[in-house]
Order: sequence, then C-alpha cells, then structure tokens
Amino acid sequence: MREYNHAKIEKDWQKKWEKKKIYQVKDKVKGKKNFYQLVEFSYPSGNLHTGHWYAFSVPDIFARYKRMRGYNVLYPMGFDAFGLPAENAAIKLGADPKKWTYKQMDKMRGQLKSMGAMFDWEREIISCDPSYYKWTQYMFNQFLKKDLVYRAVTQVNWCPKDKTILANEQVADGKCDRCGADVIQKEQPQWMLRITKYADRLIDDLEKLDWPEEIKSTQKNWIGRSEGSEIDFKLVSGNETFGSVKVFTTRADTLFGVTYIVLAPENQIIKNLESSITNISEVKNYINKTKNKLELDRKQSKEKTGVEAKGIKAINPANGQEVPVWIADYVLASYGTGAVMAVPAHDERDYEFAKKYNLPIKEVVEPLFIDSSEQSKPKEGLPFVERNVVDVIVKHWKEDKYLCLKWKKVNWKTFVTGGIETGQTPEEASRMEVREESGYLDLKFVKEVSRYHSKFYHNPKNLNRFAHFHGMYFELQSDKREEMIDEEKEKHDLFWIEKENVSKFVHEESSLRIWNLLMNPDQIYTGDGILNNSGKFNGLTSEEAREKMTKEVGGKILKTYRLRDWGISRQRYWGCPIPIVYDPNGKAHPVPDKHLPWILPTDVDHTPDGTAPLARSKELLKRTEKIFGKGWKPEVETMDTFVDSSWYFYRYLDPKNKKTFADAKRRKEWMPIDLYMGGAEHTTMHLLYSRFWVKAMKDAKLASENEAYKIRRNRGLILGPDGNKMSKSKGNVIDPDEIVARLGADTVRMYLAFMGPYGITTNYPWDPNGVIGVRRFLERVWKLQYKTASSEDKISGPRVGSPDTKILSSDSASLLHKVIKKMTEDIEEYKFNTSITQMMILLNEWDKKEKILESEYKILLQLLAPFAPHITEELWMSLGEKKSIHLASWPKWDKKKVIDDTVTIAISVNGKVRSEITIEIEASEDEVKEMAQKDPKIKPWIEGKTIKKVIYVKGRLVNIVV
Ligand code: ANZ
Repeated sequence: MREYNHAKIEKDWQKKWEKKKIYQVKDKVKGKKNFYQLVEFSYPSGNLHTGHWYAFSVPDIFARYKRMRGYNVLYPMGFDAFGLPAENAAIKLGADPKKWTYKQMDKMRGQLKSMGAMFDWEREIISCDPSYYKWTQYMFNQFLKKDLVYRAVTQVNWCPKDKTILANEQVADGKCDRCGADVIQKEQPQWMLRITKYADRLIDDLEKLDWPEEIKSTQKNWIGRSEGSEIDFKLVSGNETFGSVKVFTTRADTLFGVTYIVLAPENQIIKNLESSITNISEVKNYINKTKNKLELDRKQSKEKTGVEAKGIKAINPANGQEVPVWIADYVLASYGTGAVMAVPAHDERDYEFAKKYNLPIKEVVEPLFIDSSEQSKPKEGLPFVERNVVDVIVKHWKEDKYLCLKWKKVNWKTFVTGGIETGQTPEEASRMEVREESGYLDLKFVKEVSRYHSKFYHNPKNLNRFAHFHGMYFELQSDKREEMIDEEKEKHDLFWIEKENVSKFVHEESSLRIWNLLMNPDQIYTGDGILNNSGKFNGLTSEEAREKMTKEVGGKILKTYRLRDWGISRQRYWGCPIPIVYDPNGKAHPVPDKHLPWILPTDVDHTPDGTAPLARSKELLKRTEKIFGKGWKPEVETMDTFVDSSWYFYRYLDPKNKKTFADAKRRKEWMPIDLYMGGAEHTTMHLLYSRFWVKAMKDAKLASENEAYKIRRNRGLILGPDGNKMSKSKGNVIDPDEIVARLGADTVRMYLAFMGPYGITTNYPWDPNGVIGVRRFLERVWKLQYKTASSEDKISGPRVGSPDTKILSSDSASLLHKVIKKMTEDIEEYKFNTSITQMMILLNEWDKKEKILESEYKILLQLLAPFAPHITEELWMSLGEKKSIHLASWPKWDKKKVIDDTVTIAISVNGKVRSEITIEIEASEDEVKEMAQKDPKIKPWIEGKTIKKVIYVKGRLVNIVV
C-alpha cells in the first residue's frame, strides 16, 4: 500500500500542470460558453495569510466546478502593486520600493502556486509595471478630454508629523495610521474625478445587479441622494424688506408647519443683516464660539444651541406668516444652502431645538396607513369611499384599565370605534359610539390625541374605504350604564384591559399609534402622510404636496447628493504618476499619449518632508524640459491606488497588448464579469470607484458595458481559534504555509470550504480539529483505492436490482446519484460545506462495504476534484487515466435513481404507535402487513394475543388491532 504523501503529490502535479499548461485559457473555445470569475487581486504584502487562502482557494473550487460543467473559465490573478507599504519599507529600511515590491511578488507567486489554483499565470498583471500604468494614464487623459477630470482646491487630511497627505482610509479615529499623530485638515489643490456626475446612474443601475442588498443600500446611502426644494423666504425688518434667504428642504409639504428659520453661523447672509439685528453682539459672540467646533461634533451634538437674530423676521411664502430667524450650529454651511425652514412638528432636530427655546410647534402632516394584510388590503379597481371616523380610548372610572372590544364575526380587537354622522362633532360621535357599543354614559372628554388616515378594503360592504380617524380620549367618571340592545351585544364582547396589556390586545397599527401617543405624548411624526392645517393643500398626500407647494411659492425642485468628487492626488512616491505638465505660466497640459507611459522617476529621496517626493527628481524635470521646453514643470503627484484597481479586470483579458489596454474583441468575449467574489470591506470605495470608472469608460467609448460585475458575493473573515480576529499581538495567527507543509494544500482548501457557506459575510473561527477531520477524510478516500473492483460480479453484498433487496436502507448507486444532485445544487449556491458533507455521507456508506465499483469511485474523484485537485489527480491517474481529471466533466445524475423509492411508515397496536419500518413504495399490502407483525418492537405487544384486524393505510401506517 502506498502512503498518502501530500507534499510530493502536490509538488509533482503543480509542476506537471504548469508544463502541460492545462490552466491556460483561450479567449474562445468552440462549443463552450465563457465564464469570467474574478477575485480581488492582492497587494504584494510578501506573505500569504489565511485570509488570502480563504479569498482565493475557495473561489477556485467554484471556478473548477464551472470548468467541469463545460464552461471556458477565466480565473486570473495579479498584483495591486502600488501603494503605501512599499514606500514605508523604503522609508524604514532604505529599500528601493520597486525592488522590494518585485521581491514580495516573487515570494507570493510561489505561495499562490502552492494553492493548486487554476490561475492562468500567463495573464498575470502587475499594476506598478509601466506596461500596465501606461493605460491608467491613457484613461486619465481620455477622461480629461471628457471634462471628467479637473483641478480644484479641497480639504485634505494632513499628518503634521509625517508631513504628508493621507487618504481617508489612512486615518483612523482622527489619527495617522502610521505614526499616530493627530491628523489636521488642510486646503490643497487636487486632481479630482467627477464621480458626482454619475451619482444618479450609480444609484439607479444598482437595481439590475445581482449583488447583496447590504452593499446596494450602503452604496445608495453613501451617494445619499435626496430630492428636495429650494425655497426663498423674504427677510423683513419692521416694514422694510431686504432680500431673502434660500432654504433647502426635502419636505416642502411641511411649509405650513414652519415656525422659525435657522441660518448656519457661517451663512454669508448674516453680514448683510448686521445693521438690522438688534442683538448683534450676542449673535457675533455665538458665531465665534461655534467656529472651533468640528463638523462631525456639530452633526452629532447632543445639546442643540442657538441664538435668535432679533429685529428681523422671515416671511413664509406659503401663508405670508412672519416667523423668527435663528442662528444655530445644527445647521451646516456645507450642505444645501446653509439655511433651513424649521418644522418642529415633523423634524427631530427642529423639535429638540423648539422644545429647548420654547418655539411653537404646528402639526401639518397626519399619518396615512394603508392596510397590507391579505384580507383588508385595498382592492384594485374599486373606488375609495371616504368617511370620518372616531377611534375612542375610554379609561375605567376607578382602575388603570381601558375599554377594548373583541369582535365576534371578524378577527378584530379594537377600541370603541365608529363613523361620524353629518352634523356631528368627533366628541359627539364618540359619546354616541361608547353608549351604543358599551352602554357607559358618564364620560369626561379629555382630548383629541391625534388624527390619522387609513385605506383598507371593507369586506362586509365590499368597498375600498378611505377613513379619516380622530383618536379621542375619554375618562369615565362613574359606572353609570344603560342596558345595551341585543344587536350590539351580538357583535362583540367587552373587556377592561390593564394599561400594560393594551398594546398586546389591540393590534391595528393605527390604533396602536394613538395609544402610544397617549401614553407618551413627547413624540413627533416624521413620515409622509396627508396634509392638514395647510390651507388649500389640505387632503393632499405629502408627495403631491411637495411638488405643488414648491411651484406655488416659486421654488425650485432639485436633487442633492452626499457624494463628493473623488480626489485622486497623492503626494506620494509609489504610485502611478499623474501625466500632467505645467507650462511656464503654470497652466496644466496633459502629457500626450505618445509619451506614455510617463515613467515614475527613480532618482528620488523618499524621506517625507512635506513636499512630494517626485519634486526632488532631477530626471523628471529634465525629461519635462527636454520634451516640452524650458520653464515647463512636471506634475509631482501620483494617483490614488484605487485608480489602478478600477479597471484591472480588463487587462487580464489582454495583458500583453501594446496597442491598447484590451482588445475590443476580447472584451466582447469576456465582459461583463460573471462572478466577482471579494472582501466585505469593499463596499463604497473599490466597488463604487470601479463602477464609476467603467461608466466613464463607456461614455468615452473605451468600453461597451455599463457595469463590470454581474454577480457580486462578499465573503466573511476567518478568525483565530479563539474566535478573535487573527493578529500577531493576540498570538492567534494560523500560518497557512505551516499547515500546508504538514497536512497539504488539499486539506487546507477543503477545510476552508467546509467551515460554512461561502459568499455571505459571516466570520468563522479556525478549528484545529476540523482541519484534522478533513485530512482524515482525504486519507479515507486515498485508502478506498484498494477496495475498488472493476466489475459488478466481484461486489459482495446486496446490489440494485437483485432479488434480496426488498428492504433497503440505502443503496450505493442511488445514494451516489443523490449525492451528485445535492452537491451540484449546493455548489451553485456557494454552499461548499454541505456539498462536502455529501461526500462524507457517501464514504460512510462505502466504508461498510467490502468492495466498491471502480466506476463509482471515479465519480467520487470527479466530485472531489474541484476541492482537492492534487490527490484526485494522483488517484485518477493511478487508475490508468491518461487525461487530467481537471479536463473531465462534472458527473451527471440519473433522474430515475434520485427518486425516493422507499418510505418510512408507522406501526401501531390498538391505535398507539409502537414502531416504524422502511418499505419499498411498491411493496404489496400483504408484504407490508407481514413485515409489521414481524417487527421486533411490535412482537411484545401482540405475542399471545388474538389479532382481530390489521389495517394498512398505503404509504402511511399499519394498525394492528388485538
Ligand atoms: C424642513 C423639514 C421638515 C425638513 C421636516 C425635514 C423634515 P436630508 O434628507 O438628510 O438631505 N437641512 C437642510 N439643509 C441643512 C443644513 N445645511 N444643515 C442641517 N440640516 C439641513 O436632509 C434634508 C433636510 O435637512 C432638510 O429638510 C432640512 O430640514 C435639513 F419635517 O426642511 B428639512
């Protein structure tokens, strides 16, 4: 018997595969569909950790599976090779960033090859290579032509200690991630990309993508589109009008609820108002105080502060009402217009402020509930019939209990409720309803709690109801009561429910709202609804009103976004040089395409001193002057590395092309990417930037697709055995090199796939016993090779079709087919774990047998091949196969064999279930009855007794009557 020597097997096969080029991918193969599967290319950190293994080797299972399913699969790998760590190594170790990076990549390439993945290394790309960044620069130039690139002064993060600009992701908790110094904000000119121009498309196109909902919603929030209105409020001082202030609001429907106006302290308009503000020194004082606050603190500040600008008023354009003008720092200068119309009845921030400064609160929007239950949701096609209604809460005369009704015919639990007749007030209607429905008479009206509206289908009347509810509150003064008429008694039962149980008893969302408001009046309604107290707009929905009211007051409807343009300038060395030169007047010009790649100079001192390292290159300056003339200067900034990774997937398609970044034909063969698997940390940066980049490429006629990634799946993290994130400081790091050496790459790949479903962002702890378990499984597969028999007659034990198989627990052939089916279904959903379980079940069954069919063993090897490519190849070849198992196809299951042909039925004696047996579905009644009586668990119940009757219910049970 040969021993399972993983080290030798794995090395041998990796060499042979490379020599035979079995993983080389052609762009087109006759009769095969292309399948482009991408994982994020790695940063050459120089050491492959468990996270890399999880990121690359598990998706490799899927890629191999797809290949066996007959697809022409591209699963490429490369290096995202520009970036800070190389530069830091240069600063710390005095290394040459380029040499350092290439050395790291050599090491990592070797480790990546040890995975046994089907990467086509001929297509490797390296983003720091001039043959790659030439095209990054080319695209920059194209975008410049399309006015998608511009230079502007913006705020950047500045580390005063390292004297360098930091990207947002290089700042953690306001500190430099390298030296820990407090980061400050600095104004700096930057090259910007107009990603905001694509904001709408970036939101709207998400809908068509098969991406996890959480990434979609995070991207939407990040872009932060809000549709709003700009509305002018005239400013007056006494009788004098002097100009106006523009506010930005997303809720123009609440215009009638405006009770004051707020200006951001920085709002320039305050200067023009100075002479009319009577308390100007107080105002100036406040403005000075807010100057030192950070924007973030102002957004989150717990206690709102502000000061009234006395002597001036604003005129509400909707109703001509004068309202006070306040200055408060909860309004930000950088958003909207830096001024808001405050509606404390419907906005939390305004509500808090109004409470604190005693400003009026005026409700103008009432909630609208639309029933969504199957029985009561409005019926399409039926018109709505309106009706005014009361919903009446009645308190007990002595106890803290409330009157509730349980309706007999319909499943309703409510307060007293009923319609308001013409001529009745809501109070009168309430009294009448309470009297009719309960008989109580001695009511004290306390208040109208709130109003709301409700749309539902009224079943008994077969109409759609649009009900306008008044939520009323009464307290009974005594138990004075009259006899109810029988008709009412039949409709419902009355209950007095304790305060704490009311919300469990009543279940209409709308009634609950009134109840909650009564119990806790310090609440406001911030949603859309139906307008009230809004003059001629009463009764409109919020949505209708926003448009109508904005028009009516001469406002403008517009969209705003939270997304800012993408600043790509880095004052860094190890990045793609921005291909710009400045003429002697300081005007920027693109470096013409014929001079690309615009090479990163090497004569640079990397010590950070606050200037860009490229500024110290004599060669770069000389080159610039030589090409463009005396007095010309090069741009010394490099690009954000997210630019490099925004288009890398195109280059895999044609990595050696010198004429273009990727030939159009090849792009047509492969794009868009069928499946993109990656880390959960990528939501708003890489995945948003590259979506923008592709759209911009499409508009510049460089690409023909609008989106690059059809399906996106994010994976989770592998945690240390202690359940914490792996980190050197915690001493819980699993070194894949060590485990691969000890147990083999096949074991590691398969264990990682076995931990749990892939493609969901759940984290799994590394379990040392789990790895051993997987290794044992592979050893068992290895040993099975000595149990194979090449023809059926050598097999001992019952086989399909033989006469002694009436009672089957499971049968090898049908189990195998069930396994193929289940594994296929699970892999399609990235549930590699449960598909491995299937193979384990099969093995348990086979272990019981003396011999197994070689043909069936080979099917197992094929099923296992994507998971454990080396051991399966070795076993496959040792069975005399000539062609690699990885060129074989995925086994098919036989439909007939996966149908369950057995069924488990119950056996009862005198009606009590005493046992179960498994029978063939087709077994005859007599056979089943006989088996039931012979069952060892049944025997004691019938022995020595007369059997009166045996009843068989087909496929379900046998009852023996004694
Ligand atoms: C009146 C109103 C009534 C508002 C209401 C909201 C609810 P989003 O949706 O986040 O874009 N706002 C406008 N400019 C502001 C600024 N510079 N600083 C702080 N708040 C500002 O927010 C838009 C809403 O935020 C606007 O709509 C405005 O308040 C406020 F029931 O106007 B609203």
